[in-house]
Amino acid sequence: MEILLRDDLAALSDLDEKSLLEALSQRFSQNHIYTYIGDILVSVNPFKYLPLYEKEVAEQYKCHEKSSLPPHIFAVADKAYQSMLGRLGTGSRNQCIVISGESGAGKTESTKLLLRHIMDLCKANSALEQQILQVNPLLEAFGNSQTVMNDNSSRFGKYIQLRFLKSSVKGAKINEYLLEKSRVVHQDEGEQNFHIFYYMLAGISQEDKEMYGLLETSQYRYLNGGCGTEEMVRQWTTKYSEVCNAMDMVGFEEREKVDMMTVLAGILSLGNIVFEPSESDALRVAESAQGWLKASAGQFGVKEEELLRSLICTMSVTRGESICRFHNQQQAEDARDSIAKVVYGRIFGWIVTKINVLLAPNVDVGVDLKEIGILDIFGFENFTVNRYEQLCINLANEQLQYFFNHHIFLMEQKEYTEEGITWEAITFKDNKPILDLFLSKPIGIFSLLDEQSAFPQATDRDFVDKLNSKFKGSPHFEIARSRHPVFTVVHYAGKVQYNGNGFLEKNRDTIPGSIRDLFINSVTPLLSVLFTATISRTGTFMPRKAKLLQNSEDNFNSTRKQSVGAKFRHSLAVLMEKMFSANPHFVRCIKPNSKKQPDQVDERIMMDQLRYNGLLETIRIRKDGFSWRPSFEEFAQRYRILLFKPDLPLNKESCMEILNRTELRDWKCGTSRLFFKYWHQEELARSLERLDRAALVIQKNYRAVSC
Ligand code: AOV
Ligand code: MG
Repeated sequence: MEILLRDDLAALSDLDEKSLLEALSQRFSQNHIYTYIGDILVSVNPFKYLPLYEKEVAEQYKCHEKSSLPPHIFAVADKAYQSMLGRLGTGSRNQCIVISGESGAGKTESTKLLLRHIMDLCKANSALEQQILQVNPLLEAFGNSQTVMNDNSSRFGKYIQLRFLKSSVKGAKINEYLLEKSRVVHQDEGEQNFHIFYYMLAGISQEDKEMYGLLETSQYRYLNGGCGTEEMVRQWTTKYSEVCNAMDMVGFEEREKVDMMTVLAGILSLGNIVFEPSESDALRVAESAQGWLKASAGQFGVKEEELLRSLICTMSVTRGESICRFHNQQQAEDARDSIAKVVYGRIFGWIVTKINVLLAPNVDVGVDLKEIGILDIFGFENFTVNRYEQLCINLANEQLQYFFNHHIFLMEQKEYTEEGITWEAITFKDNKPILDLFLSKPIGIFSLLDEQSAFPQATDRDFVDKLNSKFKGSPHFEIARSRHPVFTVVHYAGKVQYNGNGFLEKNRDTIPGSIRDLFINSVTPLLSVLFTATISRTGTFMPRKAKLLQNSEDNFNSTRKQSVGAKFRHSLAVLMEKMFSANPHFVRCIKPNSKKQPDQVDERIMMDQLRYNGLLETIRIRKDGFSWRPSFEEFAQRYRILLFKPDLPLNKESCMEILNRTELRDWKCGTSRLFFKYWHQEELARSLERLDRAALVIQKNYRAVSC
């Protein structure tokens, strides 16, 4: 009981906000970063190395009862794996592990530990296991970067689905969400571009540097002059060789790697192009930047004059005649930046697609594979300036909070009512109205944004004015008094002021036809493929005509141009559908301070997170509620063996007969199912284990006797 008292907050009597904070801080000060609330794991980021993940520790968390060991992320992996196999009395089902928490709270680290342990549990065939584990360093290099909140911040969301045939892993699939492409061309104070650029420049050999036409980090405008300390450069060098290894292991070809690095070099050169007026109507590339134009065109494998043309003018065809509209300075810079963004975005999408092709399960059609999905998205963000990306990121976090609430509070309490269980309702902060503010049609933030994006003449100001007029008086929306087009949303995790500048453009995300044509004709095979073709499920590139065969989740040329917001909403909806149909496990990550410091608890910051995560209410429902609710049939099927009656009918009476034989207390019986506390499942598992052991002893004795 002592262990339970300390390790599981749901076992504590009378807990208020203050004692919850105290309990977590005290545990944290003794390096107990993990704590249970019933079957939910709370993890407080230690910001330092702790010897918690060694081989011997992992060994303990294999097929083990939760309460006999300290809380651990490995225990969550174990439970998901055992549940997927149907070993915990729930039948074999798809599982999902949902990790939430604000930026820097430890979601990505948790994801890696979960993956590692699951691979360990299923004793995966080593090549595939290595491939799956190598996906992370690869994705992180291209999709993570340093922000003010986190030195390794995920700038995209991912859902990793591990696919199993019985107990062995057969493959994996990754869904990625909304890479923050704008980071390629702009980073705020104290932030960096995506890691891969720094890794590449630090780690590449002098010879390769010359081959790719690369210079020092400080030379590139897109890298914000960030050179890094000696120590950082050393780390980047190591990371670069890790990325190269990962690419080899996952199965990228040499040619593809070379093309990719060349294109990255092209993006950096492109960023250094600046413009100046000329005698004619057209701008020209400044004298000092002529070399960059040449370099970039070379690296992209396109003709210099064609690259220049797509930067300084827009071509359109009217009555069969090509007309050239010259750009002003701003338009030319925007064209330059949008080329960089689209190329980087496509490279990233291509990497994910390629990984999925390489890791696709090699099984016959129709074989029933089970899944464990792990969701690691970008955490809730509130910066000094919050843009379109933050709006999308925070919407994803609202959606996740809703999923949590729905499972923990709504579904559970609804079932009590339906099944006639007496129950005193637990109130919680329902964020559905905030989700509605974002997603309602036709009057929701995203619908209004799409509506405005469809008008070529509309401005960001028009969009914000529209929001102000539609949501005036809403409890979750505040009109901001400012010269700038800003507005405030009152999120579940606090107020965030958004700056509407650039919203329409980012939402439209149109690529001028001339840019597509430019790259289709590139002599760099990877680039021409990224702009012309799609990848088939066998991993070969197909020409555009084959688009009908395309997977709807592909990142390549979509037939009907949807806005970025609409695509994001759609992919979130698909994700939610998947998650709602799986058995969820929750990990709630908490950040102890905002300085990324070890051994420091900022009480205000911790308390904010405990409050908006609804942890106190979660404790109550886990303490009073019944989180395991098997049907009579499910229960009798699994546990009739305890009575040694394999033919016992699968009905309520049999369940009662079984339960009367156990020492379980506090369970309830509904009209179609049983209601158990979260610890009952383990007590029953223990009974089954005892039975197994007894059977083994009998078998041994029998053999001994018969020999
Ligand atoms: P996030 O994924 O939640 O943020 P990370 O998982 O990247 O946060 O964690 C941030 C940093 O905290 C890591 O780089 C580590 O330095 C440290 N950290 C996290 N978990 C642990 C742990 N278990 N042990 C030691 N250090 C840890 V974001 O991706 O920004 O939302 O978009
Ligand atoms: Mg992360």
